[in-house]
Amino acid sequence: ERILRFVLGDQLHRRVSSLTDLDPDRDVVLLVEVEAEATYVRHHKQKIAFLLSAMRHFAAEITAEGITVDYVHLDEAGNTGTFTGELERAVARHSPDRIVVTEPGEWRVWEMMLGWRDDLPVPVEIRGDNRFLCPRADFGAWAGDRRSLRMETFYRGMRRRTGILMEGDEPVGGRWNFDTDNRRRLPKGHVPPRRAGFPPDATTRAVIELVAARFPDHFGDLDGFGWPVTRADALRALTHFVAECLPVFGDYQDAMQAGAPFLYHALLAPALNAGLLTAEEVCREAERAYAEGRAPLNCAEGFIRQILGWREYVRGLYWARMPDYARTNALAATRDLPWFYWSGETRMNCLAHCIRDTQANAYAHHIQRLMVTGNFALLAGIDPAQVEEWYLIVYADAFEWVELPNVHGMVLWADGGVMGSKPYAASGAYIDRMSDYCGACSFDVRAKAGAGACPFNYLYWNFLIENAERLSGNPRLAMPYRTLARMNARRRAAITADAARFLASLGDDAPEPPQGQL
Ligand code: FAD
Ligand code: DLZ
Ligand code: SF4
Repeated sequence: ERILRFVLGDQLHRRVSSLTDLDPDRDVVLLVEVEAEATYVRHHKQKIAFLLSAMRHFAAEITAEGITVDYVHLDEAGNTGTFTGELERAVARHSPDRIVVTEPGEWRVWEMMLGWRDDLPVPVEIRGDNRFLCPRADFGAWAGDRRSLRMETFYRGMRRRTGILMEGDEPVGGRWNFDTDNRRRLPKGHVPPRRAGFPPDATTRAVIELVAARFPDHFGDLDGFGWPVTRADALRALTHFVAECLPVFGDYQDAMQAGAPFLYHALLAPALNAGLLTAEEVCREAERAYAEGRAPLNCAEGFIRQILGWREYVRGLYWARMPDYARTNALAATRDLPWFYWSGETRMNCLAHCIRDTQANAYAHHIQRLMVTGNFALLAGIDPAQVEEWYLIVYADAFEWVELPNVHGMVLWADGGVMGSKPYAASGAYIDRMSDYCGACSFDVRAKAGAGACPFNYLYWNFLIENAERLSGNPRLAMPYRTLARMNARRRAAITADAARFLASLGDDAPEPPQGQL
């Protein structure tokens, strides 16, 4: 029996379920570079370059192992530009007895796969994605039809299931979560470790040229490309992280510093999401570092929670609740995404830095995404679909299974509380406490009202006023609503007027036609 094994660009692992029982003498592995995957949203140039380069390296590695690989290049004559078109052509070339694929990371492609089962002349077997620690069905069974799903409960189950950081039935150190020890501000003048950079090799350079020529209007720079594109380099990045960053990862996890886009973060999400590393091996490395005294427990646990907890949780939630999940808009937000999300040109210094970091690196760390670009979109009432598209475009690690719950649920509360018990809304004081952005800003973070005041300050109260009907009964927002209730009418009117003036000015900088494909 001859099997055609179709591997998608974010499934680049030798032991991914579609390849486990591969027979090198008879089977063919198919990888395809297709226009549609680069343009269904207009991805950041670096994200496209990262994936195409990783695909080419993976194909070369398994070819060297003696496996027959059919690799379709982006600019090859006859390339139909879509997964379905290329699979049909490959079936005609190889006449396989059947096709084996691993389930994809996006609902959109899942629907395509179901179509292949109906329409192709050969059987199509869709296998579960064994790179995750919690199978879709297990999460679905846990979630049932409950309305709210809390990460912390799920995470404890995953610790028990995997035995990671466990002593028998008990969590190592006697607690499940050491977050209270984390979240420090960076000392002034602090110099974080260097990023483990991986300068482009010949393959990556060729891809960078291709992307620059084919997708010149897409957002983002290619110059600073430094992502690992092979498994060997991704393992090096992991080793670098564990040695240089993990020992203080928790302490500075929420800190932000102008000109220091990476700090103590792992920079492993692109490699993890594309299949160069598995969640399990990354968690085990961090666990080992703790066991051998190379990292304290608060850091190892905090890091492991992000992967074993958050990453598995958002993926489970996505598949348990799609496709309806993407359609809700609990706070009825409808404003257009401001143009400065594409240009970085805004007088708000925090946003300018986070957006320019994103342009330069196809990366911003969690707190930049959550508390700066995300918080602003929440407070300004930006249409969830437009915010989601932005996040899916701009980050090298963005695939819908992970982007959507983070943006729709965690940041925008558009799911009405499935993911988080309250919106993460915050005023300028939070950004000032966790960063050095405010000192160099043309707005005054301490001023509450007037044209010179930090917009986050009045937008925060305006958000609570505008959403009072939906949110004032939320026990976790009782305190700010009590404060709001104590404000006199003049103060409230000033907040509303400042917010109205500011929000009305948001469309002013947009050139025509907009670059974002909206
Ligand atoms: P670190 O901060 O070092 O964290 C380690 C690892 O934990 C990451 O590599 C990642 O695999 C995992 N992780 C941490 N937080 C999360 C989370 N909330 N959800 C899932 N995994 C997590 N992550 C993506 O991989 N793709 C996305 O498209 C994405 N979109 C996001 C959008 C928003 C608005 C927010 C708030 C978060 C988003 N995240 C996304 C989660 C997180 O911000 C990134 O995983 C992280 O910044 C990647 O950088 P790192 O590898 O240096 O992570
Ligand atoms: C993101 C992406 C891009 C830009 N290009 C390709 C490609 O040419 N070929 C491919 O197989 N995959 C690509 N991908 C990743 C897919 O979009 C991803 O597999 C789906 O979104 C499912 O997660
Ligand atoms: Fe951002 Fe406000 Fe600080 Fe300026 S003052 S950097 S807008 S939080």
